[in-house]
Amino acid sequence: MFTWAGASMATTTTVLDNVSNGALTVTGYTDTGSGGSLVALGENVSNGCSDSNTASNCVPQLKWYSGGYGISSNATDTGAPAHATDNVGNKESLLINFGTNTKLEAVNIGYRSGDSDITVLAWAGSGAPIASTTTYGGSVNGLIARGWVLVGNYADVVANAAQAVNAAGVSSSYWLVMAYNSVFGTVNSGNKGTGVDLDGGDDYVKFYSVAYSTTSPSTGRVSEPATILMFGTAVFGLIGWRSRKQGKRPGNFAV
Ligand SMILES: [Ca+2]
Ligand SMILES: [Ca+2]
Ligand SMILES: [Ca+2]
Repeated sequence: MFTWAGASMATTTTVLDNVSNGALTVTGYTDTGSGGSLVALGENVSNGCSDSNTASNCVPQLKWYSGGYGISSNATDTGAPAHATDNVGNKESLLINFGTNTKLEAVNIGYRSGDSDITVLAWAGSGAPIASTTTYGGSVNGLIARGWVLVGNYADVVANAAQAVNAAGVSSSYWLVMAYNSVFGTVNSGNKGTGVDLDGGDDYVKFYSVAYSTTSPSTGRVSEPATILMFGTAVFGLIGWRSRKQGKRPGNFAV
């Protein structure tokens, strides 16, 4: 197998749906009210729960829609747009576990309503951020103190387009994406529509996919199709060179 020294980074885009995203896992979280603990949410994919279903076994829930993951924190949170991942009342977030050190590069929301400011955090603590209980440790307000770092707040994210994140190039296995929470940055209200507006309380989004890269060994392999393409390009280049060279000989011109 041909190896290509120096090919260390490759960007991958993955739809977040737990059914199809392989080793990557997504868990939903909501808080239990003001300053309350975060609660992990199961995903109801086979028990008949629907967007408007308020049965007790359906809330709180993480749910996959055509536009991405939304969270319903309670029975009054199941209609549009509250079925999205939002920051109205309960603070809702997704914990993405890549299973390996990963540089998140872009986030794609497949749905927005009202406003669409988001916050991205990365785990920088030791071990895993999951506590022995079903929480990832206390209230959402204390995440930074417990080992998470702010990657960025991004205002007015456009649906169905890659929103570049993580300009600093942070790498981590665990990432939190959420509707903007002013706990993690300055509230900049009063200038909605300017493209730099950050304000909490009215952001409804569904997280659909992420783009990311992982660091591979310095002698990372090039796939066979890529190898063949490279070889083919070299052959055609040689033919072209030979043709040009022959074309310069007297007598080879067409008459
Ligand atoms: Ca919600
Ligand atoms: Ca905004
Ligand atoms: Ca907002």
